Amino acid sequence: MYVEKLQKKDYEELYYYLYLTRYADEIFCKYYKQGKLQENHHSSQGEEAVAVGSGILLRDDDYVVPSLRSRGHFWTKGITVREMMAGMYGKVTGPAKGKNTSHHMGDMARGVVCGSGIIGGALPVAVGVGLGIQKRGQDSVCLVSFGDGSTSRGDFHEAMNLAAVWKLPVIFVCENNFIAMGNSFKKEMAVDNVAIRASAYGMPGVTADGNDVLAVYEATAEAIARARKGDGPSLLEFTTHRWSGHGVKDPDTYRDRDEVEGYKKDCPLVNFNKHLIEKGILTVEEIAAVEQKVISVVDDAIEYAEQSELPTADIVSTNVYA
Ligand SMILES: Cc1ncc(C[n+]2csc(CCOP(=O)(O)OP(=O)(O)O)c2C)c(N)n1
Repeated sequence: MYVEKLQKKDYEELYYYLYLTRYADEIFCKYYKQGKLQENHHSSQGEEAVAVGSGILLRDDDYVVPSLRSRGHFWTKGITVREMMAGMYGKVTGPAKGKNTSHHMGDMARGVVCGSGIIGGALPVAVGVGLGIQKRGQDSVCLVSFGDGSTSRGDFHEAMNLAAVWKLPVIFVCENNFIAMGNSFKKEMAVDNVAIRASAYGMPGVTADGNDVLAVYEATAEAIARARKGDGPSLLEFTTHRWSGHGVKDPDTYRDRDEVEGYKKDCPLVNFNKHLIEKGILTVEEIAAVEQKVISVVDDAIEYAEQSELPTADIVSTNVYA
């Protein structure tokens, strides 16, 4: 069990990133509604454990291709809260210098590969990254994140097949929240789960509780170990819940309110908090200190973003191909 090797500082780090993802997300939602942010945010509330529990395992020389909802993958790969916040504000200090927001940001120096606005489009990109790693003879991995809705597109199937045939070090992480925009899982596919699709391509397919950060950690650690050894890709399906509409602009009128409220009993943050205290890993005071640290980091990032400038017209043609 990989989880058994976790030290107190690792638990603190996991809690830090979970709390950061939640707290920053609450700010993003609130500020977007107040008209402060440029980006229609896609909330990851309720789904934080997937990106945090998987992203935390990546080394500096690994790669991640985040999805629209896997905000935790940016933090765990070293993207700062200041950078992210400036991107959300559309400021020149943001990752795309204010010409795009932080949604699809990439930074190859830190192994963050630009995601794609095309659902499923990131998967073939991850296969290309995996091929590059293999050609260079490295033991790095590329983790790609996507929703259940992406797994019925051709990109998913072609990417899975090629990665398996060439035994590429790609970890396919499906954040299964059982909904794609307003379409429920049952309307998307006739199979019972996403992991079963792995069998068509000859790679392991695992389903684990995506609301439990330690379950995500364990399944991902195993898949990464396999990929580093040259044994090829895995498909990991982490089941979770989307607590709000697709994006902040979506009033989510198509779902039953009681059902959505019911999801909150599986809150990954509250459950992990309880686990830490019950097992005597962290005290209430230590947890409060982590939360306070997050709040100061986010406050600092807000100030940084607000004081930063908007881009000026003269930079329109810099850092673009045409
Ligand atoms: C090819 C394509 N079709 C449609 C869209 C519009 N779109 C954006 S997100 C989304 C739903 C994605 O669902 P899923 O992959 O399950 O991710 P989730 O939003 O649930 O995290 C859709 C249909 C798109 N971006 N690309």
